[in-house]
Amino acid sequence: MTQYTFQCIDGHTCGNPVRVVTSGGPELDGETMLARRAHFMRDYDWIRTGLMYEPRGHDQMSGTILYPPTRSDCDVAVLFIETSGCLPMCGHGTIGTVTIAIEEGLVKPKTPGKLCLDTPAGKVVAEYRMEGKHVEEVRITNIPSFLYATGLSATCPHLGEITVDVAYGGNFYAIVEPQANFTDMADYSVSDLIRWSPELRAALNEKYDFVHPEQPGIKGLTHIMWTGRPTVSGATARNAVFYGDKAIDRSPCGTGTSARMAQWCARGDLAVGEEFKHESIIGSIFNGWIEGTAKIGDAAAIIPSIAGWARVTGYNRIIIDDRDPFAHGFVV
Ligand code: PYC
Repeated sequence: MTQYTFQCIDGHTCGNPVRVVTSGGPELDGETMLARRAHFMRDYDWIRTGLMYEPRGHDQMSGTILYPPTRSDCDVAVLFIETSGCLPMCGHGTIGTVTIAIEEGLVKPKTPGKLCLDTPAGKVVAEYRMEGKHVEEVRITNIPSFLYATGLSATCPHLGEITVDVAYGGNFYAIVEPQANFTDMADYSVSDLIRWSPELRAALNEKYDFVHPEQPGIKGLTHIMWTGRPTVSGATARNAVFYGDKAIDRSPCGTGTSARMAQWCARGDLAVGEEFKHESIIGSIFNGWIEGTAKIGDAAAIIPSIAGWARVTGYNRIIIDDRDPFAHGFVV
């Protein structure tokens, strides 16, 4: 019998779960976090599925494993493990991980109030504000984000023809804005969005290629962002991001907010320095800003920052035991 034990600290960022694995993660080979992520996906994906899927996790579960950094300008490296795979970058996961790492003393930042993170998508800087022993807010400066394509269309069996823009904010997002066959996310049930999203994602991936111009290892459209009018006073826009097989992000989605700001900037709706308050499906808010501009391949990119909060919810010692037929989790 083999039994693996993972010490985890659980929390949530604006409503979406974050499970930080503090011990039990495997040693990984590779010069960069992108290479180490590839090693994890090749040899250890059972750890992700075991910790994220039922019966130890659930459809929305999302987490991280902390590692020593592969680059000298970072304090810690982060591997994202989610029901949807190992994302190159996850915004709500980063805000939750920084909160947990600082509050629980898991990482010693070189500069107080600032943690530099080595992620598979690149370096991400997190600035955090403490009140007493608690982290009140984390603001992350994300990797360059850009509008990848506009006006792509595909047939979604339940809705008909849907036209989307695709933007990158650490993952590729198809952004569905109100149009003839889709009025507003508020007009549909969450279960409908969950049913339609994989169909639309598959149809778009079949018709088009989505490859990061400078990091060809990052490819494929993984996330669908349904949008609509805000319901919270002061919010700029509302969204519901679908990922994995059945998840709708409860937070406003950090990489999704970055992608959305890149789309708005490219079409002249958001300027450098202007605030973008993004509302989630449950009414929680991330505050976003465009810090500056950059170039990725031929595309004009933005440097986005996103601020949000997280809370610790518990301490979890999780066992994966090979006598258990569901050791590696399941999806129904
Ligand atoms: O916050 O970037 C994010 C994210 C991605 C998937 C779920 N949340």
